[in-house]
Amino acid sequence: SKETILSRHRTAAEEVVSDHTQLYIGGEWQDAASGETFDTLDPTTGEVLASVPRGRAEDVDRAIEAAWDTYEREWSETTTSERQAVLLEIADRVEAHSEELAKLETLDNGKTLMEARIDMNTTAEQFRYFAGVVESDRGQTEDGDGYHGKVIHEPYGVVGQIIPWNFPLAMASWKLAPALAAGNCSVIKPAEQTPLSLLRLMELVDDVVPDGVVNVVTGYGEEAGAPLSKHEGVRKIAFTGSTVVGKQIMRNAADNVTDVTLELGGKSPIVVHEDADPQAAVETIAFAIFANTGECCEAGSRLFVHEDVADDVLEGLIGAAEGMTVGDPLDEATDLGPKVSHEQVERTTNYLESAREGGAEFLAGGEPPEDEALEDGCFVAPTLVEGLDHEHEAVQEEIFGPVLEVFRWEDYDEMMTLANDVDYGLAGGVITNDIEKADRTAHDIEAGYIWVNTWHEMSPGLPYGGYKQSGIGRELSVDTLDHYTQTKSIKYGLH
Ligand code: TXE
Repeated sequence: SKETILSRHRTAAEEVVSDHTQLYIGGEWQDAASGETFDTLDPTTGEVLASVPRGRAEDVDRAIEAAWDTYEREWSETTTSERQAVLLEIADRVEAHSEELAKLETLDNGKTLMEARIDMNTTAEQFRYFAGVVESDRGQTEDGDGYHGKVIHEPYGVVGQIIPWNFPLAMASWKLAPALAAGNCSVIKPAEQTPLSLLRLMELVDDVVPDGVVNVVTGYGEEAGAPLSKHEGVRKIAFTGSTVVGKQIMRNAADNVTDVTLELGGKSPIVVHEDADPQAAVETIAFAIFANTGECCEAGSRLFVHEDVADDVLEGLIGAAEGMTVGDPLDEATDLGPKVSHEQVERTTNYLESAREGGAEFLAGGEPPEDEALEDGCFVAPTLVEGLDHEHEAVQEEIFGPVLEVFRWEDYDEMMTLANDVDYGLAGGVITNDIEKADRTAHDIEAGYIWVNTWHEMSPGLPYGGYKQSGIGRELSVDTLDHYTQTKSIKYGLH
């Protein structure tokens, strides 16, 4: 019931929400210069979890100054093994506190506890991976007639990092781990919806990370994010979020010719071939679209299923969607938690409305879940939509909710033209037991990450990022160090 959920969430909040929910600048907890704050809410209950400072340009200035001060005085002098030790210790602390951090993430974001636990593993793994690769020797040399040359990689100094709300701590770790490994200091802005896990992490590693190496400025995008992306003291800006904002950040960064890495939206196609085992396909597809309540940039949100297996696959998918337990994300029995905010619910519902007007047939979902206990929360039912024109906005644009659009196909080339007919190119996937079909489709999809018979699984060693309007640059993998360093060639004349 509503009361049970409310009391469970209040107890959990008392247990895991820290008193330190301020700006973290130069290793100190500070209020915003204006003294203003805003509330971060629990999307399951609608209750306030904490107030955090409403950071603005002057706070960003202060954070950048603190970061440069530490960089010049201390961090730029560190050896790779010293930084490695810091990263390994961060990973250990995350692991030691993973249950507490997972609960906090569930309260602030709404993802299920199971999903939040996976995020904490990812977070620890990121710090360990970059602790490892930073020790690898990436030097290049060239000897020629009368000269010796060498290439070194130097950190940028201070980098700006802007984080979304769908994987709050994991996304922060994707950015912080390589930045620190490469020898940079960071000014990082968590999303206004979900600032708590990053603040708690900084509290946990306060004695490990030298003051000023990581500076957290909470606040809204326009007020704290935009000044960060415009600041001439920021030598590199990394952003994950919407394509619209990604473009603004790139424009802002252009004024100072600041390097950017952008990880933006997606509308990824799932291609099911005629030989696929329908049951296995259903499991992969349901996971591709419903994991994390559809709030994944890499979600498989357009299904292209071959006519020969379409009826079986769709019947299975309807069963899977209707069989999901939508509810309290702190309850271990829940499959699908709430979306992050009412604003996000409204965005999704507007797309569903527009799909309905566009003649869509709802195979499952389409309406809010009928459960009084959930009425204050940001819930959307798992939804399957068929019959939309591929040009429709609900097909072309990112919905970022548990909504899958279905298309049947017989002609491979026609299907592939549609599969690639979106502005995005983040991910894609293919379901088949035929290796040649798998390989052909993996090559044909215009996207940066392709899954064959699986979804969402990423590993630290495989670069992740988008084609087309899904982004610039890559995260994960040793390649990311290149995005956090600048290359210097030194040529010695031997005359
Ligand atoms: O994203 P924003 P929103 C997509 C998804 C979602 C849509 C809108 O489709 O429905 O974006 O979500 C900061 N300068 N994704 O509005 O605004 C903001 O404070 C600098 C996909 O929440 O892009 C937050 O920290 N920063 C995605 C971060 O940008 C600005 C994850 C993301 O917020 C800013 C999230 C500005 N002018 C949303 N405006 C993914 N790729 O995973 C906002 N921000």
